[in-house]
Amino acid sequence: MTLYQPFIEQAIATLQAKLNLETYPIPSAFESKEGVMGKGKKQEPVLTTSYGFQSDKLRQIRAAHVQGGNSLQVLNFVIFPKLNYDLPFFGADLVTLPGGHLIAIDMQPLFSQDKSYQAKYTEPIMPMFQGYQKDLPWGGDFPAEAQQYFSPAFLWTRPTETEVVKTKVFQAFCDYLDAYLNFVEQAEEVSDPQKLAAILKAQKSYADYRAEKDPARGMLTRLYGSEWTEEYIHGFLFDLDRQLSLAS
Ligand code: DBV
Repeated sequence: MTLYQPFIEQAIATLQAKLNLETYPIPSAFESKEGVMGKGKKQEPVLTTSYGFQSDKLRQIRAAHVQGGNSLQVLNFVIFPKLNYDLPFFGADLVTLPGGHLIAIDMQPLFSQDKSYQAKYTEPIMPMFQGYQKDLPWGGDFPAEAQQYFSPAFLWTRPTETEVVKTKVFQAFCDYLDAYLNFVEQAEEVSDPQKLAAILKAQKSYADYRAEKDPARGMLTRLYGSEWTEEYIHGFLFDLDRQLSLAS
């Protein structure tokens, strides 16, 4: 069992228990993809698998799971709400590289500067965040332009012990997902045209930013080539623009 397998299994079990879950179509080239990392004797097979779901209020729930041996494990898991809800995104980037672990978990806000939005979606989870900070301290250096996409409850940490990932990080991931699904349960449809326009703009901005700056682009391109990688990013991982142009 690889490091992040229990995370994805627990996430799917929770989603199934709490939502009216349906699958989200995954282009067949992306369901499962094998590649090789490294050269000569250090070659290591790498398997990337994708998961996709949706529900009444959630447009796309998707995960990419990269399994490449002890020094390459990634679970990138994002939930994109439907455009008629003001829900934040759920975002988890769990990354294990030869240099160590890099953990990002958050409920990423649509409107990071809006005090009433923070009161609704960040303040309720601050105690949970603060509870984890003791064991999972701030991870340091962080791209400045990404800051607007994160909440004050952003858990960003670089554990040195794998045991910490298996215990504290796993617990935090489960707690954040549970808290997120409580917000989903409470969310009410937005119908005000001005609010809908603001949500659309914020959703596009987030998806465009993530597609453009995907930190996995280099790794995926080395593994699977640029054509496959760009299609994976724009046609599955961050597909909002595509879906909008298909719908219009
Ligand atoms: N990150 C993704 C997807 C991945 C993925 C779809 C399929 O968005 C993996 C895989 N993240 C991934 C990998 C690395 C990171 C790093 C492989 C390591 C890259 C490397 O060192 O070569 C949060 N992820 C990171 C970093 C950050 C994040 C800040 C460090 C990047 C850096 O040092 O430049 N997650 C990332 C992020 C957002 C998010 C920026 C959103 C706005 O949700």
